[in-house]
Amino acid sequence: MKHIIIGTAGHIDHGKTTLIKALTGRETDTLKEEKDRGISINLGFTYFDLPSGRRAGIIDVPGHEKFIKNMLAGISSIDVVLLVIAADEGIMPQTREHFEILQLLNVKKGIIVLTKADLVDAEWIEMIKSDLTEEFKGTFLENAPIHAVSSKNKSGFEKLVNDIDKITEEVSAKDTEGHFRLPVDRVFSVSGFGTVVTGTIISGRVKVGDTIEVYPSKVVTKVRGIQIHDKPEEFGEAGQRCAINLANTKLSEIGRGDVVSSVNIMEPSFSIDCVLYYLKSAKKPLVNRQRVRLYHGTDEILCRVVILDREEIAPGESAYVQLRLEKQINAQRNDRYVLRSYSPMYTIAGGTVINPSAEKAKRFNEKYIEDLKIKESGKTESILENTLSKLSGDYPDINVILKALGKNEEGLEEKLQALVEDNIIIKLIALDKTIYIHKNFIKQKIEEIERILIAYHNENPLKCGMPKEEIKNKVFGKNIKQKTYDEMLMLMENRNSIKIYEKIVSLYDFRIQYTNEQENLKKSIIFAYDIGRYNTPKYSDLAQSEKDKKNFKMVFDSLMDNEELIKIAEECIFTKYHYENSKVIVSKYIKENGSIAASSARGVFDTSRKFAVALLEHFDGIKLTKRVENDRILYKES
Ligand SMILES: Nc1nc2c(ncn2[C@@H]2O[C@H](COP(=O)(O)OP(=O)(O)OP(=O)(O)O)[C@@H](O)[C@H]2O)c(=O)[nH]1
Ligand SMILES: [Mg+2]
Repeated sequence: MKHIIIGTAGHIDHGKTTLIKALTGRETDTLKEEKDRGISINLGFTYFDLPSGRRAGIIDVPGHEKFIKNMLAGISSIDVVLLVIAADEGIMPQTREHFEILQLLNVKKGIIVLTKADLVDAEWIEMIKSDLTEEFKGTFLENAPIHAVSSKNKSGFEKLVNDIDKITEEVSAKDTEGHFRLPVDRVFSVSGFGTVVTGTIISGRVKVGDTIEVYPSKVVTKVRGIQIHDKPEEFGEAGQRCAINLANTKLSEIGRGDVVSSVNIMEPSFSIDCVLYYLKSAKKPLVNRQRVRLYHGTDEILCRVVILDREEIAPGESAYVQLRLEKQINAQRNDRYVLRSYSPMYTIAGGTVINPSAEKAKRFNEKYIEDLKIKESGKTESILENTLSKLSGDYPDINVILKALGKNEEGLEEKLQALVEDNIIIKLIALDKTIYIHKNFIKQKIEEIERILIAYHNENPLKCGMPKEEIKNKVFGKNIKQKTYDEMLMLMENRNSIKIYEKIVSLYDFRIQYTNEQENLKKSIIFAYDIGRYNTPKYSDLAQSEKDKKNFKMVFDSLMDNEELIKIAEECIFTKYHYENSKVIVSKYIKENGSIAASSARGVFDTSRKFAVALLEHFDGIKLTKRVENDRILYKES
């Protein structure tokens, strides 16, 4: 399912929070100070149920110039903006600054909402509308709908809501296959639960029980619980706002700006290489080593801009830079960022991360800049990707890939790693070998296995699943090494596609379902074995009286598969309860009498010699007992 986040933007007091309240019925200004001062200070979060049935997350941002830092922490994860402009005031400084930020962060969709329409007349609205059309020409809002509304009397709301619904339909779905990443925007403690973080999942999925890592502290922890829009959930995925309850994590170990993600996917760094676009509106050139504020995800970090390819950057120009940070960052390639001047603070630039963990680079190094250009264009990656999409079936390690490329590819491991981080290539560690596989190959194998399992479950509705080895032969052939195969299956299990239970594989959500008739058969079989205790009937005796022998066998086999019946030897089957109990009985007997002979076992279990001997031999086999001459003693005491 597609998940959408809608954000507000616009100048202070233009009616953002009031609009959200009028749309959703919920107040997002929750701080006492916000209520006292009548302005938003921090981010406000809620959700909006659209007419189409979709539920969009909402982030309301503060308009005050002083709180742009908070606005930036929220706006970096939105899909659609409601750019709010009060009809009586028109465009104001933070309308422009917020809009510049939206462009730098590459937000692609939006609606212009002219609020407070009740305070002006229709002629005025028409005039403002034509000003706005002029203002946003050539930008992503060029053809955006403009809605004049009043949050007081709700005029214009119906059309606005319809357009919000329509625009969310056009937003493309996010990468739910990638690594799980969530930039943290709030952290708090809930008594009885411990530390909770909130944020928008920007890629991948998370589920209760997952092991995750907190950056930059690198604390590894477990997801104890997930809430989405105030409701407990088992999963969260890209595009959803969620609250995650972290196990054994102290409040002091995590804060806004940190990132929670899958384990071991990022390398916190003090330097990142980027493309930087310097805003036209900047008043003077950006100079080398200028100290600025970097906004990335929900983080703010002071840094210096080392300009790699020119002396200084003029307004409106782009350049390659290395940002040297005063605190470590957790970025990934292609992440967007914004820069603001150190003091006074205003937005000056933004761009894309090319190299998220860079070594200190010298300026004017042609080779280095050439390398950045290639990285930016993604050319080497596309050759590598292509090669790997052909090679994946051989489960290649780095030597095989090198050979296939036919040349001495410098830094191949790093390039592969970059593709791994972008989640295009999946890295599997099987024994001492690292294998690289294209994501499409895995996707194709998952689809194949799912198809096979669907057919298998249809044919065998009372079986837990298909033997692992059978799948291996059908889908992977004999070429694959056992360890690689196990790793592939684990990967699929982590993606909630399949479930592995010892040597059996099933579809993730498969459950055995008995028909009424089968349910009755099941009860009668269990009953027969239950009253038989240790003198149980033969399968053939039970089956003989049944008309539908095939159905009987299916139910019987499923009881064995599910271990409701336990077979310890040929024609020697007990219910799980009596089986477990037999172990307790024999242990107790030996403890009290020192040992047990087959003849005594007959009496103890009130059974035939055949069953008594089978039981004792089974106990020897599972190392509960040990045979000494004709008696058994407890194994652990031998
Ligand atoms: N008459 C009228 N007043 C409005 C309307 N929308 C908002 N207001 C008023 O405008 C003032 C500011 O509204 P907010 O919703 O707090 O503005 P905001 O954009 O969230 O402000 P910040 O979050 O501080 O940037 C409040 O007093 C609202 O009651 C409207 O449609 N009509
Ligand atoms: Mg507000």
